[in-house]
Amino acid sequence: MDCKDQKTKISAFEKEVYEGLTAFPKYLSSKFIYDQKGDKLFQNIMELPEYYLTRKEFEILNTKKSEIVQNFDQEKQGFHLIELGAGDGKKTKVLLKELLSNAYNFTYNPIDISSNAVENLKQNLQQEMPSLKVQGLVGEYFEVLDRLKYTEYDKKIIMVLGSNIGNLLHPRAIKFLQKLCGVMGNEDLLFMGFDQKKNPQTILNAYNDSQGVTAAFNKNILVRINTEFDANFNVNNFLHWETYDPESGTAKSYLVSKEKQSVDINALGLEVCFEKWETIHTEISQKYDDHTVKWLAKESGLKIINQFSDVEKAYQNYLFQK
Ligand code: AVJ
Repeated sequence: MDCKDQKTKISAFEKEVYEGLTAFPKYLSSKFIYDQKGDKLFQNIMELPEYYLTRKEFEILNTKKSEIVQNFDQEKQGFHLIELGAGDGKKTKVLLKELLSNAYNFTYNPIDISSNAVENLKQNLQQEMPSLKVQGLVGEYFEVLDRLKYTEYDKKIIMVLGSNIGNLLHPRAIKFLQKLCGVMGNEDLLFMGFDQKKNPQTILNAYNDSQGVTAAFNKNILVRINTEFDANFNVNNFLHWETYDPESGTAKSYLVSKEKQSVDINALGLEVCFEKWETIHTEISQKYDDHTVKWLAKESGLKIINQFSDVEKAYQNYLFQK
């Protein structure tokens, strides 16, 4: 790539900042919260007493692991376990250990946009489970799935944990599931975590913790804009605000401007003005019920063939087939 190309290439983040902060109402997408600092803050969120999602999914995987892996490969024909958004693999290890100790024949393919995450996970797994076959892949989900070019004989189990699908509103979630359906063969499975509707207060607390970690996580998108685009957001002039609509099951995060203020984003040649109490919408965390998951599956060409939940039904992992 020559210098000219590099200069004219606009990153997705740059485009989002420009479009989102000149729109009305203003928005920024939560996927841009995650740089090194954002990753760390999300790890801190997973340790919070209020953030029940990680513990609930961990409980499900731990208590149902034997039944889950039996569903993966009943004929013991061998398969690829492909995890989208693998992260640190803490929950996945529960299943990997169960698979190894029952002599399943499989290769683990963790996929993540962060090369750092994939490399660390790979090294960590080689230490902890030397007999595990790991082939890590760095990139966007679909680009990597295409690159893998599995043969028609390779059975695939695609796994998306953490209720990550909740960052997508239903129409986009359906597009995502349709794409997954498109790369799946008839024998292949999709194993996915969905956080469930529950006491609205429990959900609000999970996204508005008492220590302010979630607030710092949400504001990290402004910190990133400051460092990457030479901007001067004062994050103290913004309030982290969470809402939850128990009817739609949609939790939404905002940054609310406490003052009338203007911010210079020098690298984009942009001045952004905020009225007092004007909002930036940053994230949605959708909550589900069986009816909704069934509907999403139907719209995407998939069917639910099994589901696993904790005792309170606070969270569920569903298994889908074409
Ligand atoms: C990683 C998308 C599942 O929405 O629960 C946690 C991200 N945001 N606290 C979620 C998040 C605020 C998280 N997901």
